[in-house]
Amino acid sequence: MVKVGVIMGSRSDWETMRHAAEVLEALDIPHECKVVSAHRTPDRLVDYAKSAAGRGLQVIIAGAGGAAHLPGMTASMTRLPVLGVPVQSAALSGMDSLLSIVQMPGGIPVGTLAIGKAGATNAGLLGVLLIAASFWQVWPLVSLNRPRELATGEVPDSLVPGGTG
Ligand code: RP5
Repeated sequence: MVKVGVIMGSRSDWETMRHAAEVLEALDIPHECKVVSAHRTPDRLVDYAKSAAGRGLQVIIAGAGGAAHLPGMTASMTRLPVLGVPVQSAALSGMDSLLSIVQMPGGIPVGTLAIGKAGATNAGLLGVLLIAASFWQVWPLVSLNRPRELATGEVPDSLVPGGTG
């Protein structure tokens, strides 16, 4: 059963949002990826947000750019946690997306991540951790650590590629 919904305002957001999907893929978390635009396909958004919990989804990751109302609108219509990814815009380098997503009025929370690829990657990881937190009893500890290991890998202490000192 699909656990995470990755939605985005446009096909052009996929270059960013694929990084969330890749984390979910790597960790074997069943997910779906769809274009759902708050202003171009409002009916699709209403259907998606209102049906998500009933379909068994546990987290929604929503990415959008510019006047990025997709995450907030989604959060207003579901009891699921919504993670917002500000997509880097051409006009304002994603500051518009970031502020649109992060400045939710109190009462309708959206967990806002960083602009662009890092935000999408972390949304994937955080989505997994949210799911893991509700099922910690049945998740082996190794599984809980795996997302971090996957993201950080080895960190060489040398500034010189291949160097040791
Ligand atoms: C937003 O407008 C989308 O989330 C996208 O980031 C931005 C540009 O969309 P396109 O013009 O590329 O379809 O709705």
